[in-house]
Amino acid sequence: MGEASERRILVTGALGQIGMELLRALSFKHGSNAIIATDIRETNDLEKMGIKFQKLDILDLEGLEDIIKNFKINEVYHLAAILSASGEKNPSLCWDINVNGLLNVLELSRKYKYRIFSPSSIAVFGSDVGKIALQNSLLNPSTIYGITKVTGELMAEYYHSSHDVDIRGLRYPGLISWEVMPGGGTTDYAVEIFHAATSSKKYTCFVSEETRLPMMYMKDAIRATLELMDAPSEKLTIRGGYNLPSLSFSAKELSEKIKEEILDFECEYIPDHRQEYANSWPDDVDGSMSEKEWGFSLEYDLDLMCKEMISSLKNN
Ligand code: NAD
Ligand code: AKB
Repeated sequence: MGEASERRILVTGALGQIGMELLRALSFKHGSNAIIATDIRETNDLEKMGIKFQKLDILDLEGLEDIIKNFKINEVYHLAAILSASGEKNPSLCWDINVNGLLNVLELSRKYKYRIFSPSSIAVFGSDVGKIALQNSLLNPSTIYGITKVTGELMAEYYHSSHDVDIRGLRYPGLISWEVMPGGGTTDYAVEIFHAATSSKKYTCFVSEETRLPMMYMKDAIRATLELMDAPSEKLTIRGGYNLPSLSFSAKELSEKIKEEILDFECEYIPDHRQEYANSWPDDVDGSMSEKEWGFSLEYDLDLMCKEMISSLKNN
């Protein structure tokens, strides 16, 4: 990859929770002209950011190839996906988009030689892992979403070793952000709670108060993504997905922290089907390989994240 200004970047699934914030960060770093955003949904919102947008279903191989050819793409951030809770409602669609969508991106990279960022998730782990997931813990997920993410990691390792594709991945924990609502995941409660706390001041949480999961503020996740993509290829021993240093807190600890800022906030806990998916994931992850191989560390702790989430939601 040459100088930053030479990058020609495609973002798939760009209108989602991560995509919209990644677009802002990429356009700040490389210029909005360097980017084309795509999603299966339509939008006019990107015009004001000066970013080109094209509607694209990631399963449309010809449409994807046209964009890659026409814009001479040399870097792809592949975010088009179906998340855990939506995936359980439609396993076949989840497999199709998460696995065959990635396959399209990988196959074309053999021909057009672009680099790929493809996120994995803490959902690759299953309940046999225990409280803390290590980088090389067992990968026996019980959700279809987790199964597609393990498959995606294996595909990334295979295309890297057998076809020399420069693909990189992170096992994101639950991501907390205020700009775009999350799209059908299990960790969505940790975002919804902030919206409720700053509006109605009441939230009914769909997991139990003791549910503890790995989480991260979106700004740290975006920085991790950019830092991984800037890391020298020879330093990276993992292509499927690095565990990331993460926060780990229970739903109750989160609501208590919010109450420190919003004194009259009330939270009740009525677990639904998503409790089962949360129970199958670890409480925490060991992200030391990310620290060791490409130098990542967290900037936001629970305290700082809560303060910034609440002030951002109040001011916007
Ligand atoms: P999201 O649901 O908010 O966004 C996904 C986007 O993909 C949506 O805008 C959707 O319209 C689009 N999409 C769906 N089907 C498509 C198709 N057929 N063609 C093109 N676009 C399509 O998800 P997100 O949170 O932004 O997640 C992005 C990636 O990060 C996913 O791979 C997800 O598994 C991973 N991830 C996210 C989190 C998190 O907490 N947000 C955690 C772990 C991993
Ligand atoms: C989800 O809950 O599905 C996502 C994830 C952790 O992958 N946020």
